[in-house]
This record gives sequence, C-alpha cells and structure tokens, in this order.
Amino acid sequence: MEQADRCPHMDMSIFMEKPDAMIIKVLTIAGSDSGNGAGIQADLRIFHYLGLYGLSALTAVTAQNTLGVQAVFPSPRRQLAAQLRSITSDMRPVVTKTGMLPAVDIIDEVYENALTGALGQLVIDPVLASTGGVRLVNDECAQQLMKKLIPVCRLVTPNLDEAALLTGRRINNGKDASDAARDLVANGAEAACVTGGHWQGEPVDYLFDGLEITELSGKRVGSSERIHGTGCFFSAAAAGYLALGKDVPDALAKAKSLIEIAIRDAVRPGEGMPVPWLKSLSR
Ligand code: PXL
Repeated sequence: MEQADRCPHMDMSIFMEKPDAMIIKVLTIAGSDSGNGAGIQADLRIFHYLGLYGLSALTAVTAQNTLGVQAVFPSPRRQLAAQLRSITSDMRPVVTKTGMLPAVDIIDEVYENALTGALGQLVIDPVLASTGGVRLVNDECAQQLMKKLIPVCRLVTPNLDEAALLTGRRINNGKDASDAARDLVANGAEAACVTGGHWQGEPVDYLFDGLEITELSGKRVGSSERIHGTGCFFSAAAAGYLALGKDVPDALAKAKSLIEIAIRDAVRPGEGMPVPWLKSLSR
C-alpha cells in the first residue's frame, strides 16, 4: 500500500529524509513533578514556549502536588544511562540543563556524558530542596556537584539557600551573594548567577562571569507568597536562551523578564502553591 493511501489526509512531504537542521534541541536531566509545577514538566514547557525541541532524561519520580512533596523515588543509574545513550546516539542537544540529581552515581553519570561533549553546554540548577522546604538531595550530592559538575558547566544558577549550601557561606546580603558567585567560578564554573528571589525586598541576582559582578535587578511581582517551580523556570529559560545563541548576561536578563511575567500570571491549579504560568501559552 502507498503511504499516501494509509494517511489520506496527511501531506507526506512534511516528513523529511534528513533530520531537521533548523530545530534546536535542548535536554533537561531532572526529576518528574507529578503536580506539573517544577522539574521536567516545567523545563519542557519553557523549552516549548521558546520554540525549542525539548528532550528529557528522568533522574527521579516524585509524587507531589501543589501542597507539597509526598514521596521521591530516585532513578537507578543504569536507567539514566540508558536514556542518555538513546538520546545522544541520535540527537545533539545544544544545551543540557540539569535539575534534581538525587544520588552521587546519578551525578557521575551526567558528568561522564558531559565529558564526551554529547550534552553540549551545561547549565546547572543545583536543586537541593523543594519550594516547601523538603530536602530533595543530601549533602553528599551537593559536594559531588561541586566536585564534578560545577567545574564543567557554562552556568550555575543557585538560589540563596543552594549557594550557601554549596559554598559553605552564610548569605545575608549582596556582598555575600557576590562572594558565593565568585566561589562557584573559582570552583570551575564559567559563570554563576546567585538568584535573589527569596530576599526580602527587590529580587536582585548576582552574576559573576569570571571578570566582574553584574547585578541583575528585577521587580517584585505579585504577593510574597512562595511560588512553586520558579527556580526550574528561570534556569530552563536561561538554558533555552543560551541555546538560541544569547550570551550568558543576555540569556539571564531575558530569563528574568520571562519569570516576572510568569509570576504575575501564576495559576493556582490546586489547593496549595501557585505555579508560574505563561498565559500566552494557553488557548
Ligand atoms: O523546585 C525544585 C524541584 C525540582 N525538581 C523536582 C521537584 C522540585 C521541587 O519540588 O520536585 C522534580
């Protein structure tokens, strides 16, 4: 039977013989959030919004909703290894963003793949706890991130708590946040952006690119209520803009504008925390 007979309504010329060179691929290596606020689900949503082709490799399955995290099931290393093998043997992500990496051997697997060059540029969102305060990875993982992945990344985007945990600093003001960003670059990152969304007052981020500190100032939008998934959103947007060819400061500035819009338009799908949302994505 001719292909056209099988799909009478479909123009088969849309199927190309070669992979589509115009489609830019971005990979997220992260956990699943069943409540669709953070994790893989948030990352893929942002990539799609930016017109990118989102790939995903799961590191954990979490049972959670807008009220909190009820359970975490880390993936075995060989499950992640198989996903990465499948993806990278066929497709080349320009950028890979990592989120929740819940075990030392999961971090090692990402590191080994990164060394081959198959993951493209690495953006690390060093997820350590949920917005509700549930620890998602232990101190050993934080140390392994510092030892292995941060030294090979283009950009790391910790919030204040994550930056404090990674660097061992107390962070009470902009000078402390800048010093933490410097520490992360001294540890091998090309650039570090310590996000200040959890400060009282204006949400200033501190970027160190190895040369200078840049303060990225933002507007406090909405109430002071915690919004679930802002860290994933911001980091995924920065990764997406890097994949689109922006440099680090520009990618971060654009990501910051996007998260401000999404916080302003946040939705409340359940009884608990709101989720950042891009209205123009829906209907
Ligand atoms: O927001 C951090 C985060 C990242 N990834 C997953 C999560 C969470 C928070 O709950 O569940 C999978």
